[in-house]
Amino acid sequence: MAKERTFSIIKPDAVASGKSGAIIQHLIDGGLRPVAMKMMHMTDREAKGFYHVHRERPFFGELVKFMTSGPCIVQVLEGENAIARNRELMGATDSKKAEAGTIRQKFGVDIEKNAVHGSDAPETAAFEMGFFFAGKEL
Ligand code: FUP
Repeated sequence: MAKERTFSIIKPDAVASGKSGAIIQHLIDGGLRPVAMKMMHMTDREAKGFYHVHRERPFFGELVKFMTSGPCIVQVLEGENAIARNRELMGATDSKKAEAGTIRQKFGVDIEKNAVHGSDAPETAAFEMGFFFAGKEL
């Protein structure tokens, strides 16, 4: 398997409740090494741009409000099969339904406050990394 990069966010709920360190360690233990990382407070414009694929969905407004509610940590992770591996470590979207031992099950609350984001395909990973990181940071 080839080494790959993916994009990850530790969302405002998890940062606010002090889970960032445990989540980063969980990712590292799962084989994903952070190669770029920064804490930021997303603007309304950034959140709308990042989640533009969801702009027609009924939860879009709430999602943007939540993602701009406090600081988050954006990261680029590297490892074997990183995109799929990260999704596996994250678990299902809804923290209430996520598999035992996954990040969302351990550190999230519900379908909105679900602790982490992870790219779902090579195209979205490339878009998302470029959205928050300049080439010189990677
Ligand atoms: P995921 O790829 O698992 O992050 O899930 P989606 O791309 O389907 O959804 C993106 C984000 O929208 C989720 F992380 C949380 C939010 N969401 C809601 O708030 N309500 C929903 O019903 C579905 C998704």
